[in-house]
Amino acid sequence: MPSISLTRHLIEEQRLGHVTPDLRLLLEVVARACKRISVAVGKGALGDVLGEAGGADGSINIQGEAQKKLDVISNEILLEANAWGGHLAACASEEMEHSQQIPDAFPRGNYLLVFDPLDGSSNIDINASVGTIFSVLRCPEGVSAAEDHDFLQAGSTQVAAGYCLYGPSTMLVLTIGHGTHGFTLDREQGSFVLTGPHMRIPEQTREFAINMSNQRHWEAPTQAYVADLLAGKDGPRGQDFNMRWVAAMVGDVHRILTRGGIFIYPWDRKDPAKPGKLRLMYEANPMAMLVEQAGGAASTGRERILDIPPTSLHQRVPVFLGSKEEVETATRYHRQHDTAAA
Ligand code: AFP
Repeated sequence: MPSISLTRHLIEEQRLGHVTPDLRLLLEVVARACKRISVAVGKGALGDVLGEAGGADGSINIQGEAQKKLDVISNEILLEANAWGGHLAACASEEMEHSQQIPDAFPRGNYLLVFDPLDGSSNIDINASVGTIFSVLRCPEGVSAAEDHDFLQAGSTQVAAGYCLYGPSTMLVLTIGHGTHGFTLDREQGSFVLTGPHMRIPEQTREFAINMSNQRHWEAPTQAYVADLLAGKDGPRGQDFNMRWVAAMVGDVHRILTRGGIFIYPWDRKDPAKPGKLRLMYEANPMAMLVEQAGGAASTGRERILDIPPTSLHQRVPVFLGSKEEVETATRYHRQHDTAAA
């Protein structure tokens, strides 16, 4: 069986009318940038890529988080690849306070790209999985100089979403609204090869992912839901559950796309001003599209993530995503709590 490259897959999708030539070329530019990030990540201690960015005093990004060298390197690779790519009107990044228009000197396209250039930065220096997450939106009609507010479109309007997981192998997982498909980087050929066509998430699961150290800060329905998971077969769920936590959303979501599960980063009281840790535009929305396209579900615990009307580029939301029936169960705990409290 001849291997199918990402390019051939996207040309097939274009022939079926599922993707425009412009969007196909944009996704190939992003994939090439991810290959370059994979090379940088793969150098590890042998390259000047570990540790904090900005020398001894480090540098703090818009999120108020210490930037790693690879955060900055990955961001630069994506910006540079797309500047001359010719398919973008503007892009936005976790690492930049505001969106960035494509310079006038370069050809412009009709799409907006928003990304987390390196998700899971705290895993870099311990050689654990990290990844790139990206989302593609249409540039609003008639907008020639896109600004932050032009990105504020509900996740259901995304035309494509994907991630690249830099793990034991480098995998690109992508959706253009016709299923979720996985590609593995063949380092000898230098191309992504289709290895996971039509990924599907089992509707039920016995595996959950959450950072338990925040347990005392969660709201009551989240505590009740997780307590029932931990009670196992002696508790109301009547079955035992296993737990995993990669501390990089890309790693946890990839496990769920591969074998099912539920990933949870709920609201917590640690910082009441933040309605969760994960960002809507470049973490929750693209992952929600990938998961729904694979038969899963993605909720805040109260509403479908893809329905949320964004209010700011870096806004945060609670996330419950994965096996459809389990996400529905977790959401039921929260809705029943709200009804009782009303
Ligand atoms: P970093 O990029 O700062 O490591 O955060 C990664 C992340 O946004 C997401 O990828 C993980 O699921 C989550 O945060 C891990 O958060 P905790 O470090 O609080 O467990």
